[in-house]
Amino acid sequence: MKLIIAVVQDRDSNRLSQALVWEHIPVTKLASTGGFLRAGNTTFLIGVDDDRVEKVLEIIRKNSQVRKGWMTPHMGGGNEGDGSYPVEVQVGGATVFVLSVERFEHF
Ligand code: 2BA
Repeated sequence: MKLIIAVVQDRDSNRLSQALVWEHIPVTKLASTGGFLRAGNTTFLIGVDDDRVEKVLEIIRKNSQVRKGWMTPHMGGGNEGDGSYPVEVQVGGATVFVLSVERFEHF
């Protein structure tokens, strides 16, 4: 069994969870925050048998888009007018980790 951890943008979250549920793939969604942009995103926890991992990855791939984001680096002091300006950042589609599950219990 594998645990798939997928960080996706909030805007893709509903579409992705619907697609997973449609395929009878169990999922837990956690509200999360990106450390860099400090914007909300969604972390999916998906526990599946090994033979379904590729199917799940395909669904995630189809339902998560690459988008542009903006972040303003602070040069120091954090005050307005410190000379910092917004920098364009590419976000997503999805950041995915696939972990082996040593043991799974469902009581
Ligand atoms: P954030 O940390 O808010 O990062 C948003 C985007 O900013 C990233 O998109 C990346 O393009 C850029 N970025 C992140 N850290 C950077 C840095 N130190 N310098 C320059 N640019 C940087 P993605 O790579 O698609 O990541 C989207 C979100 O996925 C991240 O949001 C974070 O919540 C999560 N994530 C990405 N890589 C991760 C990792 N190795 N471990 C844990 N979470 C990760």
